[in-house]
Amino acid sequence: SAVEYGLNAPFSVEYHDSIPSTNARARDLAADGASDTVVLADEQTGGRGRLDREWHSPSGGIWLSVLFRPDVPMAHAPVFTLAAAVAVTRAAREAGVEAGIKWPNDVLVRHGDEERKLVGILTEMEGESDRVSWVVVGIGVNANVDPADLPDDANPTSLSAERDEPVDRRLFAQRLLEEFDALRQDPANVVEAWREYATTLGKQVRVETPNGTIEGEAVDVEFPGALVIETESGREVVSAGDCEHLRPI
Ligand code: BTX
Repeated sequence: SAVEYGLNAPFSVEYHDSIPSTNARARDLAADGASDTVVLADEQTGGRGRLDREWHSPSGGIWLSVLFRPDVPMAHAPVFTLAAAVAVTRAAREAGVEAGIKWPNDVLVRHGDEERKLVGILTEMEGESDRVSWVVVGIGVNANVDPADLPDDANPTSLSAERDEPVDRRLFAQRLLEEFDALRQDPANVVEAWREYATTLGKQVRVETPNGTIEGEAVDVEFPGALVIETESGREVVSAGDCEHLRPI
């Protein structure tokens, strides 16, 4: 079913009823020289998460990718993942859903001891001599989706399940993109905004990285997005890209 998005966004918007992956489409647009474009779909048939994992994207969600060309060093690009998490958390709270952010890229809703996954974010980029040439920030929001239609190993939830009624996807996407647009232009302030919604800080965590497991208390996040962990042998700083898995302990 075609959705009349009619978005008034600070980006040009390309809408698809169904597409393999909005990130893949946005990467193709980047290769053609495009910028400041949002690819949005009602359904994805080949949605991807990090480390090539599958992202289930049934009709009713908000599956979108923002393509832009920030003038920053490659090393700063992870800040845009945090910016997306803040933007979507704010939009969710405005819609009445008390979302929080689990470092690095999960937006969750807490139910007692349990955290349920509402959103996934996947940032991809390309650079030239250490400067970013383009960034694609993919944001998958389980909007009007039945969590029973999502893989239950991830403990999924959706906006409609949390609210007991559907959200207006046009308004939600609009708010999300407005917030993201403001944050992407102000990277220095993203980390501070992020801390406001962080569920990870102050907790004992175990992070799997390519260089082994790090255990300790998550004490802070540093620009552009690394987690600072106080371990028995001192402070360790884990970059978002090196996190294969984070588990509370
Ligand atoms: P991730 O690697 O952190 O999480 C992927 C894992 O999440 C999967 O292995 C599965 O267990 C679980 N999962 C899959 N689908 C869902 C879902 N709908 N809700 C909750 N849990 C799920 C997160 O990767 C990054 C996802 C980005 C998705 C966006 S959608 C628009 C854009 N296009 C695209 O192909 N990807 C991005």
